[in-house]
Amino acid sequence: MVGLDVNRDGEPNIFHHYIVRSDGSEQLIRRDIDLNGNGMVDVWRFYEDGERLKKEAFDLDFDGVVDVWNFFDDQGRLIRKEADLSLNGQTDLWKYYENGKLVRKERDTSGNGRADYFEFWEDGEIDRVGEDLNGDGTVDRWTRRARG
Ligand SMILES: [Ca+2]
Ligand SMILES: [Ca+2]
Ligand SMILES: [Ca+2]
Ligand SMILES: [Ca+2]
Repeated sequence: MVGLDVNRDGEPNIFHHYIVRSDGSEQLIRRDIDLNGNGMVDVWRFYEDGERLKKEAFDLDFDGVVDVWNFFDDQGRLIRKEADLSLNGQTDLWKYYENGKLVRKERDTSGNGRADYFEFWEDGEIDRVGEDLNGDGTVDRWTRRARG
């Protein structure tokens, strides 16, 4: 592990984690960042093949618990985002991307850990919205965007 700016000056501290390949060379697998310099990591970035960002995690409120996850495809494009917007330790927002574009967004508005609000996107605009009103896991109401 290699640390940078670890002098407690409030600047971001970055820690690199490596594994040693069979040929003896080092391969980057993770980069940890302490954004506010309090000694606790707030951003975790996971790498494949020593350079390709595979996923990253953020602790938004600096309590040591991850609140946002981003996942990337082979081209480095975002494919999925998971977030705990209410900061209660339970995911309540899911976003799915295709070719870097948002195609679906799900929200847990009731706080039971299960999505009950679904947005389907096409070409950068909401196409339809589904809502599970009674929390049984199936959509009860569909709202479709008027097409002009
Ligand atoms: Ca920190
Ligand atoms: Ca947190
Ligand atoms: Ca939550
Ligand atoms: Ca329902």
